[in-house]
Amino acid sequence: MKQELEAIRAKALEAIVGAEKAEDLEALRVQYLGKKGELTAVLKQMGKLSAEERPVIGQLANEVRAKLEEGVETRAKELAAKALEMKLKAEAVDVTIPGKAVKIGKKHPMYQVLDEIKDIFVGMGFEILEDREVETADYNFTKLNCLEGHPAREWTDTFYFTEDSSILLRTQTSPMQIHAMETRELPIRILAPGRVYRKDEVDATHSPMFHQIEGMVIDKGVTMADLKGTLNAVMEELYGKGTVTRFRPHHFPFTEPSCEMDIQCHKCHGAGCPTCKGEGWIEVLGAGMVHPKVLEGCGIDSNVYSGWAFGMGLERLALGHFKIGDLRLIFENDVRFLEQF
Ligand code: 2U9
Repeated sequence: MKQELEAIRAKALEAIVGAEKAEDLEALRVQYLGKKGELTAVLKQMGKLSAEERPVIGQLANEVRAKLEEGVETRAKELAAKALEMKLKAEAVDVTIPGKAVKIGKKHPMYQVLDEIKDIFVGMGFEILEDREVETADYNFTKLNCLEGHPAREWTDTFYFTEDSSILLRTQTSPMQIHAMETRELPIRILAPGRVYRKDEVDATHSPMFHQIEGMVIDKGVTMADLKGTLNAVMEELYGKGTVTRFRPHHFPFTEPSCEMDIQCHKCHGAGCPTCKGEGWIEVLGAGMVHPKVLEGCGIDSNVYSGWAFGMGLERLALGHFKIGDLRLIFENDVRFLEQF
């Protein structure tokens, strides 16, 4: 029996030390130390021993049990430590690997210019309008004093939805201001930027869709001096202090009197250069005092109220800003172009 116990000790300890997995170790524990295990089986035969042998074998059996239990415990700790190490290795993050660069987009350069202009006008107390792009001929033309027969109303110039030329894609942002005059309390100070549509072939200076920015002030006692003062201040914000402007007489159906405004070329200061095409001046916008007929058409008493309005093309302004000569670059959305701004 002594040999049997020593054989079990040797065999079991070798197996326990060599166990590679926690499940294998548990199986060994059951195999040797369990209720139906090999050690228990030997101990069950103790009754057959003589009175002298029993305490000696009993003590040896206890020693073997203690040794095996200790072996299982030690190996269990080793396996747990090994498992933790493997887990940490597998889940390790290499913080030295270069990250994936995230490409962040940004606002289209022309809309950056628009934001700058909006900021200037908001700073002067103007409200920004947004409105429908599908309009009636009444709001797009008639209420703006462009009556039946006006060349702008031709089928060749305007995108109509209906045979009777009553519904169309707006050709100017002005109808927004008609809606505002009809629905808002006076006084009004508004900026109306947005897309407009005209039947133009695409070339370096034309596109069937482009953007306008219009602005308007209606109040008691508003004069042409307010128009000039405000627009001069806007140009100084946009092009720098000391920017020189000039106003030339012009004609628009919706304003009377009407004018166009030029700024003195900021490159050559009026001497003439490629930027101003030798003119010394750059045309920036059209403007005028809102026609009394337009005011009256919106239910505003033109004997009490007066107002001024202006309009400019955003694309043309952006071309000047970015010193580019072709309108198509603005619409193509070629990242190689857009990234430069
Ligand atoms: C209302 C009354 C008057 C807006 C105005 C202009 C002059 C003008 C053009 C500039 C280049 C259009 O983009 S463009 O082709 N616009 O010259 N626009 S006064 O006057 C208004 C607007 C609304 C009710």
